[in-house]
Amino acid sequence: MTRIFSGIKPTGHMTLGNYLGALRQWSEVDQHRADSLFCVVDLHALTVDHDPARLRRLSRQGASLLLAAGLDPGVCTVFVQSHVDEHARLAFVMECVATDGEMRRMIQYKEKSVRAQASGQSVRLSLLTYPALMAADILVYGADEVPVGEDQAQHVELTRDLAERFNHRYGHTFVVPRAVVPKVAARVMDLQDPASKMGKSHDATAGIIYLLDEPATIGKKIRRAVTDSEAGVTYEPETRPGVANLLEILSACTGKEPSALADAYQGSGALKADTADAVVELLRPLQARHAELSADPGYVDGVLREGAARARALARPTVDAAYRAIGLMPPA
Ligand code: AQP
Repeated sequence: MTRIFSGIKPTGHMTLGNYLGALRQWSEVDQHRADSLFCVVDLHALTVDHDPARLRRLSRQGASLLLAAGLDPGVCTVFVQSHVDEHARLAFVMECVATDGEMRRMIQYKEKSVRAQASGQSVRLSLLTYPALMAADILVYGADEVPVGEDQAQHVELTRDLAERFNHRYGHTFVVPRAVVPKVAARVMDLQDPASKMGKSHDATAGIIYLLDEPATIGKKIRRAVTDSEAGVTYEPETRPGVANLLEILSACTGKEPSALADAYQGSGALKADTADAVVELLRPLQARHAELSADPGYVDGVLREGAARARALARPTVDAAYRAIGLMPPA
């Protein structure tokens, strides 16, 4: 059976981008067609400036939102990365297979290191080595597929290279995974800055729809979305990115093609109103389920405990095999 692994970083409150680019696909499709593992990748959240108490809160909220989005612990495995030691054990081996140049070429490293420096923070070494940990996350489970938004596809490509290199040098150990990028809403853009993606850790929040935003807040943010001064509504992502972003969000909510949707609108006001309504309706069941889960923290803890136990049992033999293959002496 195909195995799937994917994860989400608790670096901020989850966004509509996370939902449309990842969570929805995981819950509606992936968990039902494959042996799937979904993870709150909290170690990755340590690669940028963080507050320990907030990280703990966001990790718990992240796990709860995965369940609220429809992940069913009866059919898939949901857990927190730091509860399974094998990720960190394999990450160091991956650092020994990767090169400094490969890590520095990663677009996310370039963007995030520039952002950290611009806000006066130093760049953590782990931000550079992050893709080695991500490779470990995937390879440790022998995942065949990694569903990700477009922004993470480069890291999965690197994971493939590292797996192939390791297998070639030390003997076949890892499954070589492939990225699966959803066709619709692969990259949801910031409503105030349609040239940048909607990212949960960004400081300017006016263009970001968080999954737990109140309906009125969602409406306000979408009504204030930046569009352009051209008349009418057309789907032209290159020249009209703000309008295209709204059409893609509405398309993701309705299942209709963005260009077909564009034909139905005379102006961006009506497009915004319909997009706001569609997003509110899309998120309503998730928000209701999250409220229920928040009232039952023991349930979420139990799911995470069982998830980590299953993940550990799958991961350990792979890491042991990798350690043996690379020449580390097994314990007596
Ligand atoms: N704007 C987006 N559009 C589509 N997909 C997105 N994803 C993230 N933002 C968008 C997808 O969500 C999954 C989990 O993302 P992540 O937490 O691992 O990290 P990220 O890609 O770096 O997401 P963020 O929200 O932008 O976090 P920060 O601000 O911390 O960098 C991934 O599959 C991702 O592609």
